[in-house]
Amino acid sequence: MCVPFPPPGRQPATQRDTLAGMSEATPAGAGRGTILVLNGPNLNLLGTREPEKYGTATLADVEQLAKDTGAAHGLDVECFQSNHEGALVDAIHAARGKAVGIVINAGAYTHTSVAIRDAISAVQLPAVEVHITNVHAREEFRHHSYLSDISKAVIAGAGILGYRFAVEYLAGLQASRD
Ligand code: CA2
Repeated sequence: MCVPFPPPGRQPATQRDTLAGMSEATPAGAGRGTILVLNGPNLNLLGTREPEKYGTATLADVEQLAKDTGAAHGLDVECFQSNHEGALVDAIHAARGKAVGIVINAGAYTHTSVAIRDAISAVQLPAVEVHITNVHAREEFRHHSYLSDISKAVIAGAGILGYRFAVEYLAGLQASRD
């Protein structure tokens, strides 16, 4: 049996607040465009486990940081987190023609997902790959990313500030195109 995902009315706040669910009538907001900030598996646990590795900020803090940074540059920021590969692919597809760029921390899918790579390539939006930790100082299997070579920039090891830097970078890119 096919079950719609996410189930209607059962999404947590971060999933409701998503470009994927944005209707055509959604106003442009700040006016210069929208950036999609995507977080992958287990990043919903930020601030609740392994603070020595991932810090004490929560996913809500990360999303607020990204929104504040976007607002300072006249950009809307829409956020989406999922533990499911296909849901992330759907959110990337939904950004086509609506967002001016994508910030993505695909979590462990970074190291495994050709599907997320293909989705980003397909929508032809500038993407910035973010990692809270320095993946190159960690286990060998975290050194390879399916996203790095198709991303405009890669930020790793700056903690959650990486999300701010990524939004600032995309804002600069957008300004140069305006
Ligand atoms: O450093 C990053 O941001 C990572 O993308 C985080 C992923 C990891 O698989 C990547 O190699 C690097 C893991 C996300 C797990 O997030 C948690 C947060 C708090 C507590 C437990 C897990």
